[in-house]
Amino acid sequence: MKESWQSSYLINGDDYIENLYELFLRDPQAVSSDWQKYFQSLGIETVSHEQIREEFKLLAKQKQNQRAVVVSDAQCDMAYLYRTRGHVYAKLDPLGLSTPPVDTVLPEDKKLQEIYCGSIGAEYMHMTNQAEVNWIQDRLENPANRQPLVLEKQKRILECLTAADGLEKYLGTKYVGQKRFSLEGGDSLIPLLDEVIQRAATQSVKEVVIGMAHRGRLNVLMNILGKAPRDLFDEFEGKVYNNGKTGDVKYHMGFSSDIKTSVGSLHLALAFNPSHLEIVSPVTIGSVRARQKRYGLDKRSEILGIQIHGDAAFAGQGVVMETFALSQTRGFGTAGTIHIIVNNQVGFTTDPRDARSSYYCTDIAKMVEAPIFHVNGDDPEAVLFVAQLAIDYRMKFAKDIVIDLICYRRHGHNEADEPAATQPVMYQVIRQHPTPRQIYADTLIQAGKIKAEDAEKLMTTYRDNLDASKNLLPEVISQHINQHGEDWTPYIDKSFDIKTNTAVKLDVLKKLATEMSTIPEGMTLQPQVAKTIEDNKKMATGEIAMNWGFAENLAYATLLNDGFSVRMSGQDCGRGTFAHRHAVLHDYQNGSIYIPLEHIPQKNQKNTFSIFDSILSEEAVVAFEYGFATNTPSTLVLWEAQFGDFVNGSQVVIDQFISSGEQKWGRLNGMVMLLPHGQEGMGPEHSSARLERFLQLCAQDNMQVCVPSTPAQLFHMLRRQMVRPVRKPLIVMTPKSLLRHKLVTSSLDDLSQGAFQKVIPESDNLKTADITRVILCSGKIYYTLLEARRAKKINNIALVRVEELYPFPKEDLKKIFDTYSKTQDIAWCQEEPKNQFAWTYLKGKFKKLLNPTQTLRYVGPLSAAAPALGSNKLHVVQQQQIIDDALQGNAK
Ligand SMILES: Cc1ncc(C[n+]2csc(CCOP(=O)(O)OP(=O)(O)O)c2C)c(N)n1
Repeated sequence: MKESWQSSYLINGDDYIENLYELFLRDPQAVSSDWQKYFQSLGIETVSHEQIREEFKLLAKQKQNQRAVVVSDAQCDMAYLYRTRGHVYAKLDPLGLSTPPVDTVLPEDKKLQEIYCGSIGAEYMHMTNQAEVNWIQDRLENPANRQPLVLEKQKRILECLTAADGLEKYLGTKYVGQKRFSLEGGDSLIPLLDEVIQRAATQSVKEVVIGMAHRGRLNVLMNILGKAPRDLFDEFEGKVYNNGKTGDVKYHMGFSSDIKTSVGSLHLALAFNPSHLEIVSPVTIGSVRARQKRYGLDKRSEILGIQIHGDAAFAGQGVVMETFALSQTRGFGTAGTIHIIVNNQVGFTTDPRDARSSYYCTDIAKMVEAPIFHVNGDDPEAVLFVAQLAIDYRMKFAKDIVIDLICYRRHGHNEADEPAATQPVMYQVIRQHPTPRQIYADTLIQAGKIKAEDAEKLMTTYRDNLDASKNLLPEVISQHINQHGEDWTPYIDKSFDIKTNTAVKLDVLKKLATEMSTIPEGMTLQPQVAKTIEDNKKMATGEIAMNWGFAENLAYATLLNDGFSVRMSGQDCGRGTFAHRHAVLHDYQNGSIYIPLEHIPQKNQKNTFSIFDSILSEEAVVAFEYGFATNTPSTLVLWEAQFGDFVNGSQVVIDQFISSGEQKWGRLNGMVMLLPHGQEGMGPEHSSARLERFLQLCAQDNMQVCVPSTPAQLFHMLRRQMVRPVRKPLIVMTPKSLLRHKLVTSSLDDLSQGAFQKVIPESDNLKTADITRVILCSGKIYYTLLEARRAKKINNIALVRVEELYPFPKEDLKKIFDTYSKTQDIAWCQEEPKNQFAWTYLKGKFKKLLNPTQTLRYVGPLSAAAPALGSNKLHVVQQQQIIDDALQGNAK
């Protein structure tokens, strides 16, 4: 007790003890061991609370009396100063070049100085959760937690540093001038990761997923994941071929392995990584979340995400902020990520003064109140202390934590780059500076812990192993079967042509439709929502025609009934931006929530329906869902844009992962993007999901791009995405006004028979011989043309809908053109500007299918810089112009 009082600098009378007691009652571990013992001694079960409170008052009174003696105000202030500002004075820079803004003189206190101003700079006083602050304080200040390392641990550190250094030197000598983005200078990353992973295993972690960029990646692959040296050497020697695929450079490749730990095996995965810095971070947490879902969300902490960042990228890339914003949300949280910054104090050639506006490169992490530990990379024992603290904190509080490993970069940005041109002073110091391995080996030798020959021997053994292409630091377990992994073999090398039955029997449809439209007894719905549910009931019996929202929900219900899972996210997707989905129902009286689709999976089935309104971000959320989908072929993963326009916020993900991931890394992914698209007179924004950009990215059967125009088409398309054993991204232009259009309906029969039609031929009863013009189109303009044609009673113009733009439905279109082989006038009509949407993509493809008598022309607006007109009035004029041009035949 006495010790507890003494270690408590900020005592504030009896409130302080009561607060501590509250904490203790909630979680005994949240208070220090002395306080635990004391509170336990009070006999919680047998003594009344009033008595306990009296005891606290007495204790506090005694304390107040002693306070002047034991803890003076000055001491209180001093501890506070060290805790809040000690990190500024800590000796963090191995090069000794940084000059902290020393604006406060910290009073002399040997103990506090050692704790807060040594090789670790602790930032945690910004956290509001007192239990966490107390826990960290205890960890840092309690001498019991700062015991010297045992020799075995010290040897392990040296082994790790030897491996880190040995590998780089070996590669540097053998493959002179080849890019490897050496870790040298930041070598402590290897003992750090080794400790986090090994200790995580003892705390029941079964899988670790790592996301990282170029720096030190080869080192992590070899020395942490145990990639075989021969495989890496083959890559350096250009001996690797990619089965006819594009492939990627060696420092972007992912890897996974099972390694031995003191308590059994542990699965490690390093995510495939494109060149765009930081974009892998949200992808990694998506992957972690998918794995956590497989284990059961109650066991989420058993899957750990680690993100390794560069200092410039961490401070500069906005997606870092977005990823932090996801970290504690209901739909995206992963029970805490460990972030490690390999802070080599330079970004390519850019000095930190220009690379950021914050003091530390880690300041962004404060937005989620993550604790941050800056640590001098030349002090590997301090690094180990922080590593242990980080994994323990994550396991205890399920929150993100940041380690800022302050080091340096021994060479240029890559091995062909001369660093002294831009950082001359820094590199003069670096050239004289001993390696972390050398420093630590010398420390152990001087302390008499090891002999110089021992250190030397470690290095020669490591090199010999490399020469013999033996596995290195981690003990890799071959032939291990990950029982939680999902089987992707059914989807490998599968063609889009596989015939798929997406129809669902009528009685099953009716049963599911009824279940979907049934709400719990006593639940009150807001009147408009109630009307939607009432309408749904009528659609379930076929009393009224089915609309878009109903068909969409029914597609999910049937997939759930088939045993697939469904996960959807996006801004306001629970209701649907245009209130068409209402997948999440809110009780009008008490706000409770009911999600009908959650109740569809049959008993004893593990599949689930999850739907999450997301944070207001596109980049990180789309990346997350991509990461999620890469891990689960049995879940239909959908992301919906609020309006299609916003999809360009996730362009990096589309370019680097969605469209090219399979070619670069052989990774399949079946995620769906639902992008509301269409000109509704609402101005240049809110109108275009930039179909043209997706079409430009289409090649090598990389994805599917569809514009379905009926509820039944949507139903079959969504079902096809899961039922067909092909896992490729599906990009969908979805409607807005058409969600409630009187012509945009289907019947239950349309779902119980048929399939997704890539091309929908003329749907009215027109005679082929009468047709003098065929107008092809996609999306909303079809209904505009159809209504105008019917109103004008025109029967010589056929309207054909192209519903799948990629893969290009060549055969289906060929049939159409053959049907109308005598019709010369073929037109493509779109409401979007000529340089946008599908015209530039389609014209060449159409031309190849036409016979020599047929001509192809464009009907639609001229090219424009913006996607739509700013005024609704002009929009109406433009729509009329399109109709006139299409139906009267004015070519542009
Ligand atoms: C989004 C993005 N912009 C620019 C680059 C080019 N680039 C590659 S590495 C690098 C410097 C990164 O510095 P830092 O994050 O400190 O990592 P370091 O290379 O120093 O380890 C830059 C600018 C990139 N890969 N990605």
